[in-house]
Amino acid sequence: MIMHIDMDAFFASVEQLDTPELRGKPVIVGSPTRRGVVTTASYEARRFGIHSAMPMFQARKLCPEAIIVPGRMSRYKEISSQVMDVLEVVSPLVEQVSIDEAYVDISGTGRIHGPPEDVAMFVKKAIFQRVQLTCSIGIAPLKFLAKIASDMEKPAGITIIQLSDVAAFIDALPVRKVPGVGKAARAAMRPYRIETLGDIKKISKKRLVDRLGKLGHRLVELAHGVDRSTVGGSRPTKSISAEKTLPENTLDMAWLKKCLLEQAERVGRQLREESFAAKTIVMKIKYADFKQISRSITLPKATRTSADIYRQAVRLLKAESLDQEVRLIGVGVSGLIPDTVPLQQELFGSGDEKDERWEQVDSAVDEITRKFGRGKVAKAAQFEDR
Ligand code: TTP
Ligand code: MG
Repeated sequence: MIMHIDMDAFFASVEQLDTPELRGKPVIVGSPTRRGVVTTASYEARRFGIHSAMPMFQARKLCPEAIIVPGRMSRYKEISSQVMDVLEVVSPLVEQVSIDEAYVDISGTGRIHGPPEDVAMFVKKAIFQRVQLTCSIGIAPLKFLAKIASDMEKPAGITIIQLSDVAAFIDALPVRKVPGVGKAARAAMRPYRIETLGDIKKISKKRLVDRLGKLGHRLVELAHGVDRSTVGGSRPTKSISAEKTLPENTLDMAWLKKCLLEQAERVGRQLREESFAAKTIVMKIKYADFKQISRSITLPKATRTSADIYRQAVRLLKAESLDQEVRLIGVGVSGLIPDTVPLQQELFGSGDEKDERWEQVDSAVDEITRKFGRGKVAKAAQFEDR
């Protein structure tokens, strides 16, 4: 799950915090000159219809008693970094996207903080304790939905979109709410009568891409419940692998497969522990003469089961002619994505029951391994490559 947090009326709230006489009053942050514009307004001022980017003279007309204050950027930055410090405690994956908002990947935090509702409550409280300001929080399986959610119950609201509600939510979501869809894009979609993301699925992808280019592609993906963006876009590409130099060189297929099985289990377990799924499986061999090869296969759908990793590794092994004895063998995975993504692909009905069964087996084995150590569970018979 991905969380988006956004401070409420940020600059104006900081002014009200630092100057108690401003609390409960309509406050506008911005340049008081006639040609100035509103940077932001307190929620008291918003009741008069005042909003960011509105010309100041218009704001004054709407609410003559509003108190206009110039901004103090260094103070806002100071508080912003205190807010980000709080988020870093919740998860190592924090991506600040503006002075008052950030995404946090909370997929791996369940064991510490409990379900998303609890994580959100915890964060809201912790931020308030630290800076005495309120924020709004959105949590969803997809990044773009988390941002939309945080805006739904402002100020001081928490909105959670559960995985089971995503498809219906997307179908009904007005396209103008999708970040990146501006005036030009809306005008381009008008002839096709596209009002909601659900409507996108009714027109041909080619037409949409012809008109909107990259944005068209993205909208089609989002409409189908696929958002490839992850938190902290600059995260280094990660891979997980295991390998073993054999006690003696061999051509014994059964032995090599047993090694692959153990390694697939280890790699799969780490994958699941870190809440990733992998698209690419890699099998590596070093021959007796130290010549090294590595072969990979990229799956149509990311996996997190040890069984899949093992099966693909065996396929890659069998495809090799093995013209001399093997000295080292290994398995790895790359193309890692947070494990909400494969779930997304199952959102619209193509859920694979067999995979689900394997995931249940895997998590049972993970649990036993955690308690009793490795080597206590043998799945070899079940794994017989199919
Ligand atoms: P926002 O989060 O967009 O607005 P906000 O925090 O004031 O109000 P909301 O409760 O709706 O989130 O922006 C954060 C701060 O960034 C805002 O307080 C002032 C500043 N800002 C600008 O400098 N220029 C702008 O155009 C906007 C929209 C905001
Ligand atoms: Mg804000």
